[in-house]
Amino acid sequence: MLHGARLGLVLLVFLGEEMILVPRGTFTMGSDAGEPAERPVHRVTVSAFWMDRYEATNAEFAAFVAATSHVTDPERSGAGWLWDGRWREVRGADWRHPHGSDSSIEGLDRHPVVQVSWRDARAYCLWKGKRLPTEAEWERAARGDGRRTYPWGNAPPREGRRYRASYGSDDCCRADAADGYRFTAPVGSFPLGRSPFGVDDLAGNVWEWVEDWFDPAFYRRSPGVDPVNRTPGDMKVIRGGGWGNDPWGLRSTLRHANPPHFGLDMVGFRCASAPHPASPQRGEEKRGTTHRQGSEQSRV
Ligand SMILES: [Ca+2]
Ligand SMILES: [Ca+2]
Repeated sequence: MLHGARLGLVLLVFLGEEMILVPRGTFTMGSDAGEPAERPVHRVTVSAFWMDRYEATNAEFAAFVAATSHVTDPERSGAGWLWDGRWREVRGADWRHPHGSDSSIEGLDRHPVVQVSWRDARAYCLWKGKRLPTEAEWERAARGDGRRTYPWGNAPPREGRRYRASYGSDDCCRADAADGYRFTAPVGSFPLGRSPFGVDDLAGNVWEWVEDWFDPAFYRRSPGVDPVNRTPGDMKVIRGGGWGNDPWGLRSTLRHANPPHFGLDMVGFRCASAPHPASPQRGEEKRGTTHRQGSEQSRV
């Protein structure tokens, strides 16, 4: 079984469609040592779900656009947001020109797509026959059964020359190429930073849109099983930090947010889905299981 799973892993990396089964479980959500929106710490049970192992890439998003003629929010508005120590709205920034009209994604096929809004991310996941993860699913995928600070544990993202994430400076908060990449890195470039279930780049590379509307007080009233905030507000939650963040920004409990029509050059996403009907839903081994999401499940 284990041997077969490893063979499957190799095949699935080539197909670029790999998902990880996160088994049903109870974990500790939030942090008393973080920002106010991370409190109170509370126990949450999350049903089994599949999570994309990697952030959605430029090549994958290009296939979506080719098949659907989808026009992203930044393309409609003519502008996206760039991070250079602060956020600036810049004309001509979109997913093909992530840092403005003079930039391109040439040679960045396996880098995460950015300058896609929450609405664009949701459209992509639906086309794939998937959905965005909930905030609780995202944090569960990052923390496992425990209350670790980062997906890999409590050690800092850098020890000497060993990097566990694509991130920025060790002091707040700017792009830095010391980890090998000034902006995004190809997905899966930091295997030391994998989560307990084997999900890559949850911390760093790009922030990730999730399903929930942002309510800084949600943890005071959220249910204990499969919480998700569907009460509309002004902003959607993003998780995990990105290439311009310091170690504080990479913490698995940190909750930030942006308006759902914004595209930003440090924000991307990954998809999730309910357990496949033919797949085991509980009692899975701790490290999760992989499968390929069949193209027959895709829809426009
Ligand atoms: Ca970097
Ligand atoms: Ca990420």
